[in-house]
Amino acid sequence: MLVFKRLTAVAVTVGALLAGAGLAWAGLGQPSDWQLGFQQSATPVMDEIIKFHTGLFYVITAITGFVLALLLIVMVRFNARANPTPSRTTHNTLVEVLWTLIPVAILVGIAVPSFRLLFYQLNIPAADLTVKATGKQWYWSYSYPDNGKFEFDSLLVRDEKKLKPDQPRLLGVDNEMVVPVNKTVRVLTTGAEVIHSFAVPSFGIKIDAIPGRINETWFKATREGIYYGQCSELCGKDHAFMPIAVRVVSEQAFNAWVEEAKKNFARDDGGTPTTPRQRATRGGGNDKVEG
Ligand SMILES: [Cu+2]
Repeated sequence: MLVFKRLTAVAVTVGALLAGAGLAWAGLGQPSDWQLGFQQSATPVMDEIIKFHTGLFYVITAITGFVLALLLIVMVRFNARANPTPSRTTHNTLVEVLWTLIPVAILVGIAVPSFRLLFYQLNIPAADLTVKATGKQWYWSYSYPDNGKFEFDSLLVRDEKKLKPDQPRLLGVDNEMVVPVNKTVRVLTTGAEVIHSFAVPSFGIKIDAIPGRINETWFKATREGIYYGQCSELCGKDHAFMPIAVRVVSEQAFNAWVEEAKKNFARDDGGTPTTPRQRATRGGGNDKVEG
């Protein structure tokens, strides 16, 4: 049992070191060099995901350490040389009941917080504003039905020379989705032609964007900043080049941005998703929706 205790101590130490290092290396809103674990959290949902993940990590470490210790004990104490005449024991009711009930208790102990987290993610609270994100081949369009009904396209900055100093390569976009800090944002997702997936790691959200359907999710960003994500459903040849960039700003900055956006972007009065073909048949032909 001394071996077991020592192994557990080593496992817990290594685990704690890795967890601490992961936090130190985790970027806010984007991946960072040598990152282990998740990106830093910016929403209550992601806080809960990280807590759950860390809790599970300790459970897994304890179970793995326990099984390893049992194996080592068997190998050392019960090999043919150390134990030439083996016992003929076949059943032990107490041990059999224990090795059934204890794993069941562990699984139930994991399931309860897991379902609690799932309901927290799926129950959409009363939203302060709604943003509709439409996945297209291969970029995102954002529409703001509560704030002037404008819609705009958000495309990857392909030319590295055109990246602004704070924009990471392959994640920076021309028009970011902008939302106010500390407000509950409901995100509606749909796809224009194939299935895409709207995912922002720091917000703890990932939801499919399916043609002909509306999915919904939510986030409440508690820190200002810029948060990046990527389309997370294989959607065609440029799947890797349709990043999601969400800029979280103060409420005043958001209101100012809305006023600018109303002037700069076309109106979206609902209706069907706008694909290039639909735009062409409507007699449009430019990249914005007619309003
Ligand atoms: Cu996609």
